[in-house]
Amino acid sequence: MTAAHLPALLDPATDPALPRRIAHLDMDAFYASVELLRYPQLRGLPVVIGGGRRRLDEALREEYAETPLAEIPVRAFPVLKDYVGRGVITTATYPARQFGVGSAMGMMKAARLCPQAILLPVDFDQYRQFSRRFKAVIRDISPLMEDRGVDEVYIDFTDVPGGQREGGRVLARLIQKSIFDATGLTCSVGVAPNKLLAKMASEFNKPNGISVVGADDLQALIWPLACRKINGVGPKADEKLKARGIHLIGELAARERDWLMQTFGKRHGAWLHDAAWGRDDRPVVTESEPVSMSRETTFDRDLHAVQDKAELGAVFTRLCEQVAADLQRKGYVGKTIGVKLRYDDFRIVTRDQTLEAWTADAATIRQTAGQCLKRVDLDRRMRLLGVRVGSLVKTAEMPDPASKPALASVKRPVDAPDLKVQSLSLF
Ligand code: DCP
Ligand code: MG
Repeated sequence: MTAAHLPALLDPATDPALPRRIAHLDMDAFYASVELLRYPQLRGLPVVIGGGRRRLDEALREEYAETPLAEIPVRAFPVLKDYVGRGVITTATYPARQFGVGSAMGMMKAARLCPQAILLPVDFDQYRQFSRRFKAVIRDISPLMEDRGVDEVYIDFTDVPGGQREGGRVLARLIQKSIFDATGLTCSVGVAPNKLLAKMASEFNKPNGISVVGADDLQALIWPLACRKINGVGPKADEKLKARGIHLIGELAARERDWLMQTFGKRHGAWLHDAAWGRDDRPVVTESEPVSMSRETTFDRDLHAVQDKAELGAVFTRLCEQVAADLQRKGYVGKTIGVKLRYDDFRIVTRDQTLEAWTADAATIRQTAGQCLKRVDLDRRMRLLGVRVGSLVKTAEMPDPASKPALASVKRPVDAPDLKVQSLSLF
């Protein structure tokens, strides 16, 4: 052994020979489990989460205003059979799933399958708080974590101390227990040589399970699964595969790579072949979520709200358009719109306002930022003006379609007439 090898052997973090251990962690019945933390009396019962934005449990909370939430009697909760409307279920507890009820099912249909299921409204703010909490627990233990949405992450165990023990099972157990201790929530973890297999493995032992899948398990554990279980094979691709007699991953693996490339296109065909053979070398990418996005500008000369109204108005509009473009490009929407000013004496003031709905629309941002500007002293000259959008969420993670900005409104440019009608209050 040469001296050069020593550090590698002593410090597993620098050992290039360590096998990749990638974990996929997914929370169990996430929204429902968070609800059960406030209503523990519903544990073990079929519960579904869904409905519009109207809080279905508001009446309940009013009637039992003096009663702690955990003590409201079960019989007082709304049940599916009394539901009328076109709402869709976001998720269901495992006892409810036994009746065939699940995500994306219409509530009227679910009511026929399980009329006695308790119905609770969606409280996305609460889920996001718990999402942040469980991810913080993971990062503390195993910092190389990729955020994949409100209730799932990938984690690279490879170089984490203990990450190789029992193929990753020991670290998975530690994370599972730490999340439970910190939040009262359970999750399921799959550990595998790559993301593709880890994602499939995390479903094997739900809820509260751990599965370790190795390259040797391909034939026994992966090939019997439907092609649709490959993350990336959507309903359309699945139809195409089925039309050619390919239902299971094993059947896909049995096809010639060249045939797949000819039939499904070079790239997609090659990818399908690799996926069926459990090959995937995508890295786990950590990226911290931005809290806000902003644009600001310092003027060449100090500007005055009245004397330089046109110039300031144009700059202001431009800033709003830039922030909106940044949000749209990066796939975020925000709720808190703010402005920042620096006066000629270098004092800085900020004001913000929170909207009802998320937006990435330049006109909405400008209008709200304009309201904020009405709340600052515009008598002094300004050196700098900035526009900020905070309380961001990924567009794809927004809680319900009602709060998704219509595409038309996202794309709508800030139009000139909007500008003209504003007096100085300018903005
Ligand atoms: N969700 C949603 N609409 C869907 C699917 C899911 O709003 N069509 C929400 C509710 C879920 C959360 O996203 O709680 C996470 O989705 P999962 O697919 O991970 O489902 P669950 O965590 O609820 O259940 P599981 O234990 O199967 O992971
Ligand atoms: Mg989940």
